[in-house]
Amino acid sequence: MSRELERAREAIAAADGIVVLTGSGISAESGVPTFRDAGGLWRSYRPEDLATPEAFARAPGDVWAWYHQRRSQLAGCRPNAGHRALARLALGRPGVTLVTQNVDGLHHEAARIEARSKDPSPAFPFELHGALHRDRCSRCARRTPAVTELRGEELEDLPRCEDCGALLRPDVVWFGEMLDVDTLERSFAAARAADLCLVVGTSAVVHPAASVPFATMAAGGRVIEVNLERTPLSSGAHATVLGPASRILPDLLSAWGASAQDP
Ligand code: BV8
Ligand code: ZN
Repeated sequence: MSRELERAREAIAAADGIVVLTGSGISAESGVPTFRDAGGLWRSYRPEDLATPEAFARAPGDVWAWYHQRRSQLAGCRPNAGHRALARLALGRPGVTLVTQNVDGLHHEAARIEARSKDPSPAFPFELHGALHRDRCSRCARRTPAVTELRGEELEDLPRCEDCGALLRPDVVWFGEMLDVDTLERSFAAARAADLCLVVGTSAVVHPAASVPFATMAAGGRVIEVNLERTPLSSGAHATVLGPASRILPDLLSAWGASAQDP
């Protein structure tokens, strides 16, 4: 076992409160594209062109086409062993809060599989950047399940709110938009109360999400990182375990059981 993995395991075993922060890297092996890796989403598109309120005001059809394509891509993706190991940790011991930047819903699905229940607690995980499987009205903020088809990209073809008639939009947080205050406050309260922050699969460049581990450190806690590469967090981390999350996490969290067979 690598020295870093051993240090990480010891820190997890010794921890009282654990806050977990995940990014798109944990879903990469489920087939969900990351953002900034080679081949990542932002390699082919500029975030300013598609993931901002200005882009939606300027070209709502382009934004809808991009998100509809991402939703179709996501339809065939399943939680991987990394998601499921984190679900078992959260279900298997008290004091674990999972905070994700991802909008793919795979943590919730992993918890549903591991808990063998119909639905895990709705607060699992805290989704800082929203959810791709939901739409939101751009005027009255009414939330509805994601539309399943896109008739076209002209303004008259785009999905509209049944209540007020305004354009719907994917229920995700775009650049320059404020995150949901309650989710943000609960995530940072958990980070300050935790003595360990486990960070998985994020380049740690998008704020305020990337500040979660620093809140744990500022309160005297430690950070463990699982990633393919070092990030701005690595220099201050107690341990950085390099490798794919779907291999590292089941090993790192084996005290909370092995992966159940697919249901
Ligand atoms: C806000 C949802 C203010 C939509 C996303 C200058 C400095 C600091 C901040 C800013 C700045 N200029 C502007 C800002 C603010 C800005 C920001 O942080 N910009 C950054 C880019 C500089 N933030 C915002 O705009 C936020 N809002 O600040 O509002 C405000 C205040 C008051 C009132 C009004 C407004 C909103 C940010 C949210 C944006 N939405 N996504 C969608 O999905 O379409 S961000 C997007 O990036 C995703 O959510 C993603 O999760 C997030 C972070 O990316 P990562 O998840 O880290 O993915 P990435 O590809 O970057 O990295 C993957 C990592 O995984 C890599 O390290 C790779 O090595 C690793 N990996 C890959 N495979 C594996 C793996 N690891 C393990 N195993 C593997 N198999
Ligand atoms: Zn409406």
